[in-house]
Amino acid sequence: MSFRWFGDSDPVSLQYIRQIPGMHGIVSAIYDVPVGEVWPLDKILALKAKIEAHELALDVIESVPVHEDIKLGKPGRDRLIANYQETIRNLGKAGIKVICYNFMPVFDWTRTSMAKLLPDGSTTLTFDTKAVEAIDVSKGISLPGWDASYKPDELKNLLGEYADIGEEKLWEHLSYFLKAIVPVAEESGVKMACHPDDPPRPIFGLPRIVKNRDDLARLLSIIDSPANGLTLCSGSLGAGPKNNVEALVREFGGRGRIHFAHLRNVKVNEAGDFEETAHKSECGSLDMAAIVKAYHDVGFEGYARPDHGRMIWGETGKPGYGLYDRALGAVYLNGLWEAMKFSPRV
Ligand SMILES: [Mn+2]
Repeated sequence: MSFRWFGDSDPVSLQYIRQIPGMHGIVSAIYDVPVGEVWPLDKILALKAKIEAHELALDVIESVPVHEDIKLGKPGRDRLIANYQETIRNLGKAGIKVICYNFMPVFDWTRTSMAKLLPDGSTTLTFDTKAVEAIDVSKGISLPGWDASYKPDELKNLLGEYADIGEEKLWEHLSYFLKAIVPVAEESGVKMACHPDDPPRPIFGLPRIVKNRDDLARLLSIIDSPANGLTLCSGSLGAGPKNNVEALVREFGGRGRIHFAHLRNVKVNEAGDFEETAHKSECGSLDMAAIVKAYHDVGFEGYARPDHGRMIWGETGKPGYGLYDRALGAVYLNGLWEAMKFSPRV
């Protein structure tokens, strides 16, 4: 069981994370190296030492971001891919076991509200399909969490560059990337773990190619190696009304290709609108016990973390990444996992 931590600027301290029962690891990243540049070994080792000083392990990195020029297949991508390879080598030297990444153009996770007030006074992240479809991309995009990430002109240019990149082109670019990095991951003792698209649907005309069972199978078939694996995010995939997360865990976990489990619940409707809920099964649309049981049944030995949480008990901080609700999620998930020892594998 592990917990995401955003470094020294994170209002949640390593000491508090260590106090969560059954918490063993930290999932983090180097945040002060520009996307596309090499993560220096000394920075990785310093992060690891800081985390280990709190008796926590750093085995999983989330994420090493993939530069847009790689996703766009631009001529400069080979230099950026060489840098990515070097980062993988450095992470391997530091003993990192799993690297989470994603291949979503421009925006990774997207929400329409970061703090919807729920009847119990907590707040949560939500996604409203109609609100996203109503956004006129030509007039600029204002989305919570992304407002400051791009200047309006910069974003317009970037979206323009994707205008003739459809799903098949994006697959080609993912394939080119994986063929270059998976052999390096193998040599470095590191497993790559692609995070699915969140939400699992195209947005703003941008292609999304890691949305469902067939996409996951296709991604794994590009290189049939354990080093080419998945971060199976129950909340992201679960926001696709047609996705059966339990079945995905059984299929891809059974093949030993899930290296990192993101476990959270969502309440989703048939249109694909959703809100993030507390982890317990009855709070959302996903049967978390059945999902954890599926991990148990396939003999899962990878890493897991509670994914997002609501803001509860008056906590303020990074939306989705407060201490309290994620800690409750971790303890709930550990409880399910411990109870599985009484359960036959089926
Ligand atoms: Mn996730």
